[in-house]
Amino acid sequence: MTELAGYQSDLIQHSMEIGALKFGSFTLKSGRFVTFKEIKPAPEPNHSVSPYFFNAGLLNSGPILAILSTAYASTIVSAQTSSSAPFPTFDVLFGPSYKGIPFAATTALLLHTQHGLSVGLAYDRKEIKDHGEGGKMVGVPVTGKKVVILDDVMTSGKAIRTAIDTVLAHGGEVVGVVQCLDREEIGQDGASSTVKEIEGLIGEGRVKSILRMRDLIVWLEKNGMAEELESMKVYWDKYGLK
Ligand code: OMP
Repeated sequence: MTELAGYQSDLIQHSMEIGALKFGSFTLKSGRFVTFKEIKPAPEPNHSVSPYFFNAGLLNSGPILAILSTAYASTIVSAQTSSSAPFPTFDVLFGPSYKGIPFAATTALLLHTQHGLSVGLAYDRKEIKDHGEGGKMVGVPVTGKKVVILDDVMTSGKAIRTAIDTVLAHGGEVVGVVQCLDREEIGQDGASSTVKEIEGLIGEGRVKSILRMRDLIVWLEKNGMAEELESMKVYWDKYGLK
């Protein structure tokens, strides 16, 4: 059985305790599913239902943000020091609105305090502001900079493609992506994984995540959660990487 790093187990355990990671029946907002919020009262019989959902919006206290950003920072630094395909050094951490914003801010802070790395912080607005400083981007200008995008969950890659386009449109170079959870699903072309599709845009080995679906499976196995484990395996066989 694969060993989870301490920061991975900590994040899974605390996310479950606060209800951010739930096992049950959920319909996703990614292209292949209807919106999570649209399933009331129940999904259509032929809709694919996910046996888990990770709601990063509930990672909303000082203690859980400390666990999360420690995990993001550790993921980035261990990828940078990996001997096989080192993750690049970069200038700016970009957090897409809304959930990426606090996570990128706390991770930039921990990269400095725990790892001695200095990176700028940038994020975007969902609405373009037409007064004051104006524009869509806030923080360090990304123009001409090496940028890593930090976001919450990746399923079909729609959200991360939007973030990549935003950085490119402002003249930044996207050198990496770091996610809290890679659901390890099949991408938009229906053939390869979402990670492979995004790496096709920004370079091989450039998408990292704190957790992947397989890590959740390992955790369930270790903690003897047989029922949840079974439904995760069924879902993996249908939508997971082959
Ligand atoms: P894609 O844009 O398809 O990659 O889906 C990513 C987005 O789906 C996230 O930013 C969330 O808004 C949402 N999501 C979760 O937050 N957690 C999940 O477990 C699954 C999804 C999802 O709808 O696929």
